[in-house]
Amino acid sequence: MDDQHHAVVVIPTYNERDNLPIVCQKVIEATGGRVHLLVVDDNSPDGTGQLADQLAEEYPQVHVLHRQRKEGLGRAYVAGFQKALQMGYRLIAQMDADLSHDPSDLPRLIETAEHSDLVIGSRYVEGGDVSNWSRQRYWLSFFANQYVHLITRLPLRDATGGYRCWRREVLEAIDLDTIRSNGYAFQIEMAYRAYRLGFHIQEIPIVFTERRAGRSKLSKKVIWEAIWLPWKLRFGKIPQAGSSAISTSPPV
Ligand SMILES: Nc1nc2c(ncn2[C@@H]2O[C@H](COP(=O)(O)OP(=O)(O)OP(=O)(O)O)[C@@H](O)[C@H]2O)c(=O)[nH]1
Ligand SMILES: [Mg+2]
Repeated sequence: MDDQHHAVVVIPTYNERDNLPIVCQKVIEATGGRVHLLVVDDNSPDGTGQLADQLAEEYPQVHVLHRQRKEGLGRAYVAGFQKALQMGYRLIAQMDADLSHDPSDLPRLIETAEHSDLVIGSRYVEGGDVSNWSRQRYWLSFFANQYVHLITRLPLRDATGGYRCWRREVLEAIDLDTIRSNGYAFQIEMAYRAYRLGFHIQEIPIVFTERRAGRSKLSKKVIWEAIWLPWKLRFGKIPQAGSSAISTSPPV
């Protein structure tokens, strides 16, 4: 693999027919075709999987991982990360398919990962924001992040954010098969594991936009999982602690 193709963005999909072609096109445009895409589809009833195959024929950058059934965001990401590691990518980004994460932020995320082990696109650092969210939804998410910080001491402003870029060494060091959480909790657990293993995490500002097309898969189960997880992380068995450094400095 030449160095031009060192980075991939993993995009999990479940019923994202309307969004996926736009996301693929925008990622390719924003990165000048230099970043690959790995779509992880859980046999979406709306045919997103077949559409992804068509896009893979159209664009050499697009790869598809088909899974038999819907098992949640966390399972899809674990499978996608494992596949991306197998394929040999050096930098592995993650992004939602619903256009909440702006593809034009991807180059900045990937460039920052040249100097950090994990880069998190953050809504709650200076310059970060959300658009199209009710005031109630904003404060719920903001306080959820304060709650996570209070219990776990994970020094991040946006531990639930799902727009990230990982250096492959971090994903190799995390025992991905032991990750059990699935929704927002998945994002928190992954960041927490990286932190406890001593990796350097950097938050850079992003603006998150609520989805316009398709339906949110947010459920009560996902919320309860995220409420319990910080306590499990605090009192449960977690990987070996290491020295860690976090910075919330502006993008490079
Ligand atoms: N493969 C796969 N993808 C999923 C699954 N659940 C959600 N996704 C995808 O994960 C991304 C985020 O899901 P959303 O439904 O937007 O959930 P969310 O972003 O947590 O919730 P909102 O903030 O309401 O949008 C989207 O690209 C979904 O299509 C799943 O079980 N399997
Ligand atoms: Mg969403």
